[in-house]
Amino acid sequence: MRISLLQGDITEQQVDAVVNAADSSLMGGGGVDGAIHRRGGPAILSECRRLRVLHYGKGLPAGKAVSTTAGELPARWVVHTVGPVFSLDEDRSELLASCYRESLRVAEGLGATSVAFPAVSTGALGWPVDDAARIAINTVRAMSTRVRDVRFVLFTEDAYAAFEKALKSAGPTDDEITSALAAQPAELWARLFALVGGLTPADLEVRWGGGQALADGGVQAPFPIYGDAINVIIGLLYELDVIVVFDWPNWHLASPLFPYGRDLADAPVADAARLATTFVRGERFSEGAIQQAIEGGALQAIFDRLRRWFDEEYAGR
Ligand code: AR6
Repeated sequence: MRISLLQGDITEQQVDAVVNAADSSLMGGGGVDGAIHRRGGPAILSECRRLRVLHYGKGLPAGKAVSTTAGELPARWVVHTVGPVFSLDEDRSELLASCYRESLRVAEGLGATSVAFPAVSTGALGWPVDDAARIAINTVRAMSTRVRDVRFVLFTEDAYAAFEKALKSAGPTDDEITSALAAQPAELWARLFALVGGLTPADLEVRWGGGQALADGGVQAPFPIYGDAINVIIGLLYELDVIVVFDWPNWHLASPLFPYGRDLADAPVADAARLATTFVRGERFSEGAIQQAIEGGALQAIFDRLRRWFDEEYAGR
């Protein structure tokens, strides 16, 4: 899937499906909703009325999506989704994520391969755009769908900047990470697996330095000292593009894979790279992130997943 960002008016998009930030009544409103009904003409509203009468007597709930014709818009369908109202008391992120997921599912069910989204909930419904952008981008990226082209059409410069930031910090996609791994020479992979296979308990021992008195009267902060083999392995992880540039501080807070890589066996190999990055980049002078990986089993889980990918996919390229 290709994700792109555009600043402009969503009603002008030539895509299979345009997503509407609809009102739960399905009867139209302001913002994106108003623009879509105005430009799309009465055919959209008349289908909305039918849907309302036949299926959604109480209105379409937040987080759900339904489709109608696109009327006179350049698109083929409009997918109407109802965003949640932003709340400081209650975390409704899951409902906002659901708008994107359900809309893509509906669009995919129609046979759409290109879909344009607005920044749902960020207008009348008051969701802060930085947070809404992060949820939108992460949700769409995590989906596996037949939709090939997803565009976010942002009305304002601020919204565009927020989506650009969210897209950047999400880092490379699974496919991009996997292609980078697959582009590395077999000799390097072989070296890595040989080193990992040959690790002894002594190699895995972590010593702690620091604690000396400093000239200024302070005490040097403690820092972990890893064995040579571990340092060589970390160097190789960088060389093999296993260590990727992305927003690991946020990723690890939300990922069930952190900290010990449980279930990594069933996850894409890209997640082994993300978990490895979290430990290696998460290292601080006085913390022992890599020690935690060694002692908690994450290191083993990461290399098991990389090895299986190597045997099953890399070797059979
Ligand atoms: N194209 C792209 N984006 C737009 C356009 C446009 N033509 N017009 C506005 N935006 P909103 P919501 C941006 O209020 O917060 C309505 O009355 C806008 O700058 O359309 O989900 C409905 O009937 C903002 O960033 O949707 C519902 O009752 C974003 O689109 C309710 O408001 C969303 O703003 C839905 O509120």
